[in-house]
Amino acid sequence: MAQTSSRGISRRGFLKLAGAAGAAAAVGGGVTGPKPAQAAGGLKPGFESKYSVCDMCFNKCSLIARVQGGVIQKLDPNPKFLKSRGMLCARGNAGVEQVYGADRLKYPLLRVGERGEGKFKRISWDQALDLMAAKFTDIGKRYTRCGFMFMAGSDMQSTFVHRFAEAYGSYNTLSHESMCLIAGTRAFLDTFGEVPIPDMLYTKYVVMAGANRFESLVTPDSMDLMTAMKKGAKLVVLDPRYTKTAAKADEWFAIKPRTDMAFMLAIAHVLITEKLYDKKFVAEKTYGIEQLTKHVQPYTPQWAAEQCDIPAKEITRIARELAAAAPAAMVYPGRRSSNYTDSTQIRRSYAIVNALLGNWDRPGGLTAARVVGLGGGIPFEAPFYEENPEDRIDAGKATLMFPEEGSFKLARDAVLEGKPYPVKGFFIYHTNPMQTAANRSKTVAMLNSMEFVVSMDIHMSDTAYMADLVLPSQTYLERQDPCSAQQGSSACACVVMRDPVVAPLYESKPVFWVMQQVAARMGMGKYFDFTIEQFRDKQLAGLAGAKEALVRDGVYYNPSKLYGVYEGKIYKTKSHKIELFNSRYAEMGLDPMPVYAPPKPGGTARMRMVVGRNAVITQSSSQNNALLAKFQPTNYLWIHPERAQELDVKDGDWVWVKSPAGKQRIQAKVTHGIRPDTVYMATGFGVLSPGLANIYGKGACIAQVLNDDFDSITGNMAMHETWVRVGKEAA
Ligand SMILES: Nc1nc2c(c(=O)[nH]1)N[C@H]1C(S)=C(S)[C@@H](COP(=O)(O)OP(=O)(O)OC[C@H]3O[C@@H](n4cnc5c(=O)[nH]c(N)nc54)[C@H](O)[C@@H]3O)O[C@H]1N2
Ligand SMILES: Nc1nc2c(c(=O)[nH]1)N[C@H]1C(S)=C(S)[C@@H](COP(=O)(O)OP(=O)(O)OC[C@H]3O[C@@H](n4cnc5c(=O)[nH]c(N)nc54)[C@H](O)[C@@H]3O)O[C@H]1N2
Ligand code: SF4
Ligand SMILES: [Mo]
Repeated sequence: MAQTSSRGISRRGFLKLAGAAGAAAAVGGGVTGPKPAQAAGGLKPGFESKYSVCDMCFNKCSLIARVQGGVIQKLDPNPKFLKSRGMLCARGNAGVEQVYGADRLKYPLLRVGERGEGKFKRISWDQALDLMAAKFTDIGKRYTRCGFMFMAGSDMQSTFVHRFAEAYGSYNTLSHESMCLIAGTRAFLDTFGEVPIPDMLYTKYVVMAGANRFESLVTPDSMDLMTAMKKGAKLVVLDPRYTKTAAKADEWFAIKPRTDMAFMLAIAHVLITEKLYDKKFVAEKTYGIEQLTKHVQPYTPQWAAEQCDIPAKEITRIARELAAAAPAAMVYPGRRSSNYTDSTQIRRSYAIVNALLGNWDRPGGLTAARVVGLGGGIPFEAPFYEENPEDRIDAGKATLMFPEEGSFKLARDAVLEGKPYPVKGFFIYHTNPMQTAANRSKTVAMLNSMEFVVSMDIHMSDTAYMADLVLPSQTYLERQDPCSAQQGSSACACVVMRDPVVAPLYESKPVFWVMQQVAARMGMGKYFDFTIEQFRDKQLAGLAGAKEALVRDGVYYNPSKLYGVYEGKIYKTKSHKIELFNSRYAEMGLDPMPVYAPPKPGGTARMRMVVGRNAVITQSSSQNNALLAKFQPTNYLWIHPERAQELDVKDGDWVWVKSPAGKQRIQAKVTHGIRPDTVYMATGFGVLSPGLANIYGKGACIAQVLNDDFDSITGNMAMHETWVRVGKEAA
């Protein structure tokens, strides 16, 4: 792959920073892997085809790698994998670059300068593993085992990081989920008793609020929505930005941010007062219609219009249209809910409208997740450590936190405070909180407060850059992974697994091996006394023919009934019904039904910053991929022309953007595609790490500007509670 001149410059800059020549070579520069022939004339006859599973995002689409001479030439979708509807998206295609990209981490690296100075030296794996074992032992002794925190991202091997944490004895484990979807999960769990899968393919009417399905791809929802629309389904999008989804929708309303609950309560008001809701369904399956009827009485469309900037007559019309299309109609549950301090209650209002439409467990509505039947692998008994503290460090700081996920935001605050107890070690795998957690300064401060930080990544992410020990991970195309269960709409519940399609490059290793080796050094070898093959066999033990299907087709289906699954069954809620009124919340002193509070004004000259995605970017992890960087080389601040004019800012001008959390400089994109009271910038730029040569020095870091509020019920990060000021940079 040709190196651009900017790439050359930043690499030289990096060499200078890194100091010692040995260290520089170890981080990135110089040696690159073999090159796919793709660029040089396409696939030649005689290639091998191997199944794998895409890991460019959490969707885990099954794929076929075309391999020649031990080099991946091309990645294609697996036509037998129904969940992706025969698709491998732009990011999926660019997966080849994850393996062969010039910036891959190649060897274990030990920090030799100050944190953030970027000085590392190459060490051997033996040295790295010995050091880890010594630190786990030492920190465990001095601060208890809960003094070491673990965080693993969305990865088929993350289970082994959690296994190690449990065996070692720490309950301080985190995942990306408290920055992603836990408020939405909570809301639907506490309404329907489980998290639904939208039956997009057969739906006739979708209200999509705060989701961007044609850019933020979720399989099969993104493709099924397009198919459903071709068959006549109507899509109404509420988004303060003119996203690609808004562009393809039948109707787009640039809703005022943080007012979706007002919209939903008004929809419920119309459905109830005009008696348009599914009366039979509501009477039989739900709990609390009397309370809800009273509750939504003041929430008229006229009232909501004032709140959310959507005309009352449109709200009324949408409610009537939803009812006419029901039960094949839905308020799309959405995915990411790391938005507001009351995101759980906001998503509860979505769930309640769905319940009124009677769309649960029916074609075109919300369906129950199906049991795939995949086993948990090789069981183990976690030891008990008497001296450990009572609970997680973030325990009790949000009312209904998921104990296995915790809250990154609340855990970080607790580490910074050193209360209720000190946490001084951190193991981070396949996740990059330096870019994906709001308020980067606080993440830096937390890492600086630690005695030992390990980051395992495929390249020098900003998080790795701040670590003491950096471990080179095998990419998904080089490793063997456990099986993973996937769900999605009428595409059936299925299982996928991953075997290496090429031999691993450099000294990269799987995290399973790392955990196994460290465990062995610490006398905990019995917890990892198996191979991945054996682990998978155990997972698949209850699924006759699954292994053969996986080898033959790259996917195993466990067909099961899709609709009417709940006939004769109770809902997994306190009342055993769908809870319009949540009695558990009432007992806990929480609002049993969503109560609307208008957004607090931001003050003069302030705009609300919102986050979002586009189709070629995955959170913070694909920006540096050379094949994708071409399409999104940097980020811009989206700002409405009215506001730009007030600030004398023209398209392309440099501006500063400032919040209580921090300040960045960025170029403006002046566009009618955003409300005048809102600004937006893409995630994952303004990196600190020069090891990301394709993007180093480009764009600005949104994590540096986002305030770190949180949803009070779950501890979900609330990123949209950020008011910023913007000004033109002095020339
Ligand atoms: N290409 C691509 N696909 C992805 C991902 C990716 O990074 N790249 N990530 C995957 C992951 S992990 C997730 S969680 C999903 C996320 O996918 P989604 O759940 O669709 O979330 P976002 O893409 O963040 O879209 C949120 C939208 O809400 C808008 N918004 C902001 N504030 C408000 C508000 O108050 N009200 C309303 N109505 N709208 C508002 C934003 O402008 C933004 O367009 O995407 C998944 N798919
Ligand atoms: N500003 C902002 N913040 C956000 C979001 C947003 O839209 N904007 N979205 C939120 C959401 S929905 C989510 S899900 C989270 C996601 O946040 P993260 O979990 O941090 O996900 P990524 O940003 O994709 O970072 C993944 C990291 O893993 C590395 N990696 C990739 N492949 C491998 C591998 O095979 N092995 C190892 N060891 N490492 C690998 C990548 O290089 C990268 O450093 O972010 C949340 N935070
Ligand atoms: S949606 Fe795209 S990036 Fe995500 S797993 Fe599928 S092909 Fe890969
Ligand atoms: Mo996410």
